[in-house]
Amino acid sequence: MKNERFESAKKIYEKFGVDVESALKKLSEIPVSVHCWQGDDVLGLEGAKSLTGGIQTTGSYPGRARNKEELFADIEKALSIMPGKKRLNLHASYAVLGKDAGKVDRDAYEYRHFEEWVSLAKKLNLDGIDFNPTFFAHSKMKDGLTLSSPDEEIRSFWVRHGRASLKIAAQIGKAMNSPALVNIWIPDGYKDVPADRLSPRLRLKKSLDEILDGYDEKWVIPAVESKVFGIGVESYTVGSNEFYQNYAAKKGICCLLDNGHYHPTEFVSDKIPALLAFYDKVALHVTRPVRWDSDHVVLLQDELTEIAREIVRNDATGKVMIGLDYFDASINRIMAWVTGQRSMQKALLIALTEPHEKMKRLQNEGGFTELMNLREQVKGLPWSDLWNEYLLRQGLNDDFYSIVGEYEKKILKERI
Ligand code: RNT
Ligand code: ZN
Repeated sequence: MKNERFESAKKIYEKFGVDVESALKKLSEIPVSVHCWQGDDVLGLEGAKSLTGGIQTTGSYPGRARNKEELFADIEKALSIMPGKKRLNLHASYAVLGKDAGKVDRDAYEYRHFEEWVSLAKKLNLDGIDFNPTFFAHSKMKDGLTLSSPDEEIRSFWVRHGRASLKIAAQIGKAMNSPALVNIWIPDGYKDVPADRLSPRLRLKKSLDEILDGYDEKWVIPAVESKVFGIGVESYTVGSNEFYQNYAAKKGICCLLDNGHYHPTEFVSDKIPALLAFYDKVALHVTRPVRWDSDHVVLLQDELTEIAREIVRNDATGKVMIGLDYFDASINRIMAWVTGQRSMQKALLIALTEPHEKMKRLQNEGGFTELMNLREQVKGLPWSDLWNEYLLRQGLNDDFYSIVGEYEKKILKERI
């Protein structure tokens, strides 16, 4: 049976010169890296009881995955109702330590601690795995510092962790036959006005140089993620935007832009093309800031669509690596996971079905009146009819709430 709404939408889009079939195909090929940490409130598998490092998960909705088995099951469930191509975004704190628990610390983690994740990713037919060293929620943070610590023992521990992570990621990349993005984010900073802003940054620079000395360029794409402030780290962060952008440019590595990590009037949608002028690759953490870096579930909002537009209209789907980064413990965690991933896909669909060439031409020709008019018309296009067809073709539909509801009743409710 024909999907009539889709057929009629297709005709409307044709009038705007948009080829809907090719857009749906492209959409299904853009990988989105799904973060493992939405399932368990970022606690990981090392036995941590709380999250530290200037980030926080709030809420006490029942059903948090409490161990590897539960987390794997939840990931499988969540991914089964996420359309499109997926990668898995892992944190080092999700090491499966087995009999090494309590004996092996983060500076000595090895690939074998992540082999079960690789098996899971293969079983779920994922496009690849990305990896994050975990520089937070650990007893070796001293005064909230890691790679910028003035204490050499502390600093070198974290350098070893960074190096170990790159090694693990290279093996993961190889095993998945897809290079792993390795994103370095550290919580280092000061609550109050620092007495010295430069020295911590010089120490961070030295640490990064040591971490990046001799990594596997074939299977690893290193990135650095800046941040303007954190909880308890309000006055100064060592890894600021200027610091990392300059570092990445000099070092030939990648910048990761988290859209919760800038001042509220700064937009990642505007930063993407700025970086594309200089870098082959740009990595993203897509989140939803509410007043500040709040890591709310990603919803279909203007800035998300604008981010998608900058990826699509600059022909940068192969250059911009999209990763998700949010954690909400106040609602069903699987709903949170899927809603965010689907929002990203919706934004990409909208961006893929706009007449960008015509709009660019109007801009270049000074046709601003027509451009404004066209843009307003385009906002009314029936993208949701395309979305439903996109889901149908993957055996999905818009009602994933009832599927998650069933899972909650059967599985999550038992976790008390
Ligand atoms: C923190 C950063 C960082 C983390 C994850 C868990 O503000 O955004 O990316 O959210 O690594
Ligand atoms: Zn982030």
